[in-house]
Amino acid sequence: MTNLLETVTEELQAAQFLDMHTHLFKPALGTLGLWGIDELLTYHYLEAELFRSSEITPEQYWSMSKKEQADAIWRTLFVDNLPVSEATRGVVAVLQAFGLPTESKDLKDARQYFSSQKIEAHIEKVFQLAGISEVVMTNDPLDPAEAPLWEKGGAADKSFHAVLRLDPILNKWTEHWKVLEQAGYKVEQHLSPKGIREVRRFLDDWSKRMQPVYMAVSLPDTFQYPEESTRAQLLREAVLPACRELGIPLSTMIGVRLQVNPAIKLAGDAVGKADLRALENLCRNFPDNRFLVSVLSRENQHELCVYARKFSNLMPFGCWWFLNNPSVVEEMTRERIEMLGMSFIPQHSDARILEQVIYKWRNTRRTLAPILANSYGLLVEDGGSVSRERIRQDIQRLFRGNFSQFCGISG
Ligand code: RAT
Ligand code: ZN
Repeated sequence: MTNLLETVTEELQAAQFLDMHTHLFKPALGTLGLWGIDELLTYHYLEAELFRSSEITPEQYWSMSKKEQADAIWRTLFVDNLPVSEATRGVVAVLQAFGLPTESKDLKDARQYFSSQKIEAHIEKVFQLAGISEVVMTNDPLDPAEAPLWEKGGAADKSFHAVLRLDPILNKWTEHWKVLEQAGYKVEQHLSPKGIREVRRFLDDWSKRMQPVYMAVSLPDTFQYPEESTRAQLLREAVLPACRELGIPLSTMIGVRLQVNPAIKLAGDAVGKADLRALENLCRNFPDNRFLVSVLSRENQHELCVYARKFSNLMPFGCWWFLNNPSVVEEMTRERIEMLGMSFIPQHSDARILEQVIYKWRNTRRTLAPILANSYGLLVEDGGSVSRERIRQDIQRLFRGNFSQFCGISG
């Protein structure tokens, strides 16, 4: 093969990816789905950057309307400064993808463009620009804005897979058990065997309703397993048995330190290095469960690769949140290929606003092309051979096949 980089780039471009973790919503879930320029600009990654480059205080910012907030972020991060950070550059890429001005003083044209779009056709266009065919949502049955929409039906959508997200139940049982009780499940704060059966019934009911491709929880850096805690009990006696019965994985995203600065709300979460022995114990003690795992601290990445070599019921995925920068993505992905071949899921978008998938997947393709080409180049240098067909199969496996197979869905 003459030019590996060219071939890999073309194949990455041609492939339709499955985005296995986002915060997007199918149109049937109505206004939960965020899109358009004002949402793009008030993304919490950008809010965090605003407070570093402007005099606006969080209190002032939260008292503004969404439009005013977006204007302030545009002025500060795009007009007064060059948008060179990963999150700001993303907005520029989205504007460019729609042929909108990237350097104007205000947001008039962009607002006009987005307000004239119809959501269904817009989603199709966005997916096409992003090179994705399906996304996986994050669905919280305890969210008072979301639950009633599912209870009404929330029509199935082949482009949007559901995920049963369990953070409130697993991480804050004391604050949330009453919500289950009010919904007719006979639980108490202290979980008796009967209470556990009722949590199982809750999980079964919501699984029937949502048809999730996996269950999910984000966990703090202090996460331990086993331990004397409601979370450990719920995992062992309710969540993991339910996943086994349904034949779906549990996704654990480990290492978040919630609200180290509550004044900046969603932007106020941070990262901590976790003790991955907890993950080791889960993978070993529950061989009939499968675990999709992303860890937030850079320091945990090497251990995650090592554990994936020990446990085939562990699937590392994505370069999550603060790791989703080309320099770190490159380091992590190279190591994963070196240690695991193609048996991992390189990336998810974590998009919260629809159009973000355009820049996030463009970045992934751009960063991954030379990494993959380099791996193939080394193989050729060492006497192996690589064909376009094999490269295509690898890309298919990385961005679709590994996930589909691990979740037991076709695709
Ligand atoms: O990346 C993010 O947007 C975070 O705020 C979280 O949503 C994280 O991805 C999560 O799913 O908990
Ligand atoms: Zn997320």
